[in-house]
Amino acid sequence: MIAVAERINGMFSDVKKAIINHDPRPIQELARRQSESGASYLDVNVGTAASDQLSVMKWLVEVTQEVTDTPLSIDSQKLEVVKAGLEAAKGACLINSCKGQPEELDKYIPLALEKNASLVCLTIDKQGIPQDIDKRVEIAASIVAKAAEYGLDPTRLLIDPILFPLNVDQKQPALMLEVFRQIKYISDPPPRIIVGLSNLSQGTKERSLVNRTFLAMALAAGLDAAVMDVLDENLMNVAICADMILNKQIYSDSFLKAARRAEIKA
Ligand code: THG
Repeated sequence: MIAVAERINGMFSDVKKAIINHDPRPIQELARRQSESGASYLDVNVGTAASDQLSVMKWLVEVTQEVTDTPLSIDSQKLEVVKAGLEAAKGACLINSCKGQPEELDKYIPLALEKNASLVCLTIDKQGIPQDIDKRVEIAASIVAKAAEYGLDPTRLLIDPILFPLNVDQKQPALMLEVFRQIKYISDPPPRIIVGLSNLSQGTKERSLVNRTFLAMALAAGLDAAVMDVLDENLMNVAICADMILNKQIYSDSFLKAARRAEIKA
């Protein structure tokens, strides 16, 4: 699976503090550790700490790239902040993310094509985040159609059907599994599917257990990628083992070690 490492996010107090103090070391330590843990991408999100989000995004991208070549996921709801991140980035990025309505897609898809980036699109439209399955799949289909118009390869399109905390609505996670299955039927090849895994366990005890149990179920239902805590070794082991059980990695007695050497990049 594609593991997008979540920790370089101003929502976390240590990162927020580093941003305020303009201290690159905690950011670079997280960049190194997350890369060594097998991250496919490092998510970079300025959070709410920054007064000037553009320059903080640029700084986070620069200090991260000083210590690792792991590709970056530029995470912001603001187009200008995303652009600042892409400008500073050396390699091909993941753009995280774009809302699913046509006006937004018309801005972000050409940007992804221009920057050779992959693009995360949320199943949000003018009415907001739909609660039911059908509407989420319908928005996903309209995103896939728009991407096809522009000639964006479906494998570079990641649909995020938006995972809510378990304790907000306990019916949602099982519905999400159904959404994953249905999104796979939209096109051939299908778009990829991504979620913010830690959203699920926010405000709960046993966060790691909740995250890894859902991850195994979600991968079986067609999930391809997650913004997740790659520093949680138990969680990463589930990611590797689920890929092996789903026949995406060949079995050997040392499959865990083999996958860690290959850094579970796909
Ligand atoms: N989809 C996509 N991108 C995303 C999300 C998503 N990016 C941001 C977020 N959601 C994924 N990243 C996180 C990062 C942290 C947490 C959850 C998701 C988290 N933080 C602790 C908390 O809230 O309890 C903060 C702990 C602290 O303050 O130190 O759980 O859905 N495409």
